[in-house]
Amino acid sequence: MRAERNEAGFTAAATKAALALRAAKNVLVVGHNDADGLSSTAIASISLERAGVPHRTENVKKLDQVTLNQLNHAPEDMIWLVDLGSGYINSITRPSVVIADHHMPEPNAGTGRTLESFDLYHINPHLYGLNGSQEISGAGVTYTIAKAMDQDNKDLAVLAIIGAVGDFQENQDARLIGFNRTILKDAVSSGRLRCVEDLRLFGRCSRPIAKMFEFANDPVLPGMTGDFSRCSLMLYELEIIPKHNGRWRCWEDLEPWERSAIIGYIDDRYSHDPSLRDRIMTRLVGEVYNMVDEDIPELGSAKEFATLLNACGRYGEQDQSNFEVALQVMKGDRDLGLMRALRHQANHRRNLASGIDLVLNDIGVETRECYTFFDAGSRIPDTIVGIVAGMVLGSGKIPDDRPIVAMADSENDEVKVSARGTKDLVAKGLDLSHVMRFCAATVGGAGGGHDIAAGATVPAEDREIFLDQVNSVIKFQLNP
Ligand SMILES: [Mn+2]
Repeated sequence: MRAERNEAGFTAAATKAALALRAAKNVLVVGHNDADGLSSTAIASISLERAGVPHRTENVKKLDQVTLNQLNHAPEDMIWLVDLGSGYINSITRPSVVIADHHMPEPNAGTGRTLESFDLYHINPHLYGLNGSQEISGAGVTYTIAKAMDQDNKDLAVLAIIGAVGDFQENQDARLIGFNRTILKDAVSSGRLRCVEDLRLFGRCSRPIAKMFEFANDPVLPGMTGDFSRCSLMLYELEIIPKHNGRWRCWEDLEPWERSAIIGYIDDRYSHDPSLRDRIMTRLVGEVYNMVDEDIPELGSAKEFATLLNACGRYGEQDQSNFEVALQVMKGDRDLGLMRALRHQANHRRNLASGIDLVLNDIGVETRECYTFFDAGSRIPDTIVGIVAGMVLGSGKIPDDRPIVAMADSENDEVKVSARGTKDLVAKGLDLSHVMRFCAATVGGAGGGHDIAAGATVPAEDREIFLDQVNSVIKFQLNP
């Protein structure tokens, strides 16, 4: 699907949806369960609250048949789908639905079904020539509607940035681009976010400095990533004190001279190989988005906030109240809600670490013609197998000249498939969203996502047929 870029058309469509939502008697908000989906849900909920529209919220991993049935028969006056829905338009049979999504719409889902008589508002940047995978997230689309409901909702822009960063939209360019910059302006002018050039590593606000470098994976720092004592040695050489008053200092605690000393040290360390140095430095330093007046280190930047939300979302399946916890934190809870969220995160980290270890040291990966493969069976939960796959691909321990495809057992004799690529592969034509959607469809499953990261659910008995398809489609995309 290709449309002329039309930002005004996109905003106008969002405004129509906003009017319909304001006029609704009550609303059911259904959102995706990742950081972007949870941010979207919070934006929707807060803006309805402010407009005095009664509503309830739900978060789901995907729109399966059961969920679709529920929402088709929900008693609410209006349904608001956030960060999902565009792939399921033809399964929505009830009127009065707003879809605020940024995933690639299902083919023929254009304006044909956006009939106002049917009361279905399909707000998706792809329909207006905006790049939904890079320049606006589900939370960004939801925010555009919220802002049209009331200009005072501009303070919610910060949540839209958290959603965008949660979906890695700043990743390719080491900064947000396109429509996200408009949203970023709102977030900064509302005083809730500060945008600065700085180190982009995860943990700037929450990890001891040497730990942060030990876990550096974008960029990987050869000789330092994975080697805690080497990272500590750097601080020793630079005479930077890692601990102060019995507390480990993090990057944000450092004096400006200490920060530039470290950046200079790394620049110097790779100077023998100028192309490596360039690759490292353009990823190491970039734009970062710090929360203003946030005392909790784990909420200090958009990236860290999003990571906390993700951890809550991953465990929402087992306990719906985990979604509630995430929403409470976004609505300002810094007390019990936050404590529960932090507990999930600690848990989540342990699960990820043992997942990666399991794949690399026990299950093992298999290099196939056009992709790397592992099947985690029931040893890694299907909710985190995608993240684990991404981290395995980024670990430098497997070839990164082909995407990774991972499987884990799911319910109902199905397997969950997760595929992850790299920016280089996407530049060469890889589109995993298409791979997953098309190949899943050939075995009666469902799939989709983004060019660089996508997933599918397929019948377990058809896994080999499915994988054969995956191989040929990737081959075709990379060598048309
Ligand atoms: Mn999203």
